[in-house]
Amino acid sequence: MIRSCVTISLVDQARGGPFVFWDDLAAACTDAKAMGFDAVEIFAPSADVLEQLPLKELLADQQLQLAAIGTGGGWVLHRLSLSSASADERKAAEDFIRRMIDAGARHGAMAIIGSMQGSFSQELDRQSALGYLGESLARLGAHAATQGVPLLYEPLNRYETNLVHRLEQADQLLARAGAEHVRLLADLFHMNIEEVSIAEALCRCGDRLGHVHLADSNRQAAGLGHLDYKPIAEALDKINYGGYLSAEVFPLPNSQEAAMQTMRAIRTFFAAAGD
Ligand SMILES: [Mn+2]
Repeated sequence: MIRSCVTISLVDQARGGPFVFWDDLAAACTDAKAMGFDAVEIFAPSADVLEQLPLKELLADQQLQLAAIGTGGGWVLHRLSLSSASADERKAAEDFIRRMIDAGARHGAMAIIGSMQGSFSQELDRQSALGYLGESLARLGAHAATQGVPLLYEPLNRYETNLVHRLEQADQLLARAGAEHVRLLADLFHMNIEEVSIAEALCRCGDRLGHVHLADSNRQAAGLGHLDYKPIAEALDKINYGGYLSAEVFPLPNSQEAAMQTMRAIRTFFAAAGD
């Protein structure tokens, strides 16, 4: 059964980014539970910060799951990426993510590799960058498996990376690299820009789909843009998707409204979720 999830950012430098709740983890968990969400996804600055939070108590008090952990703080705060031309920076990026994987896995949460994939550059050509990225994904996926969780890899739109834009390309990269413990993250906002058909791309993922970022065409809450959710819901139903729909959207007009609109859309379009 599909489950509902909402994002919380604890990264001040990411302000203006597409996260529903900000700063106050306890208040966000209280709101999320009151609105009927099953889980939260946390964007944190580091594994150290995550480990210092009273996460176990907060999640238990509100009976919420921790669905996923974003690793993009490594990019936002330190400009680290897995496709850097510098071997030292690639290693630092991998170490940063490995620690995030461990911090999330303690709560059963998957780590997400999105902006940490980086981009190719004048210093490193596309094939080499993709080679390094694939190797890192395979190693980090294997590490996540030892912690009992898969790793999530998210293709981004062309304005955010020049490496991998569509789910099929991501799938091919993972297959080439032998990254068997890595699942695909389908972000509907990126897909609306890059995919020929969102529904067909989701269907092709099958059981390799591990997580969905639910957003509308304008990165606002589902239903506030022009995406057609009916074929998307049908596609997820067809592949028996049993993961999360996680609202990764701007807090517009404010956090509470964006969260409530998301829950309305989930209940309207994705029958099994939100009950
Ligand atoms: Mn996303």
